[in-house]
Amino acid sequence: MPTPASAHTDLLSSNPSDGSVMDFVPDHVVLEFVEPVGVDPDSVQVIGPDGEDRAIGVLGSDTGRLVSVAMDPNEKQGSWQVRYRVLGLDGHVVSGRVDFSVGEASPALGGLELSPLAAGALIVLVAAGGYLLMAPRLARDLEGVR
Ligand SMILES: [Cu+2]
Repeated sequence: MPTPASAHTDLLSSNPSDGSVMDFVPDHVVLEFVEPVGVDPDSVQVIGPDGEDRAIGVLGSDTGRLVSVAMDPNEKQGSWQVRYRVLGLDGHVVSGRVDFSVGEASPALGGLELSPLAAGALIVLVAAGGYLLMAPRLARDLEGVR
């Protein structure tokens, strides 16, 4: 498979971007990777000021480079943290986080750990060329994002 020599996949951009301050919780958090990635429904958590995962649903785009998380725009103000763990084309799992705040930042969040992805699901995704698990209902949602 023709992949860049640059080894692991990486996050290209996100919305909200890291460190940004929003007026409201966005109705979607979108992560854009440099190449198609594999995800499962637990691949992305969006941790709210209460320390809980507030993501409603995780879905990928048909190009495989976008991962979108539906959110409730009526969520709380404070510090938010997006935590992701995705599978790159080279078979390596890459994880990272994006911090943003809504209104004023709140005290730092505790060290919640992202649950490991199910290995079986990842193997299926790789076999399908890096395409993502996608719920049809949420797929319509994603079209509104781009
Ligand atoms: Cu790698």
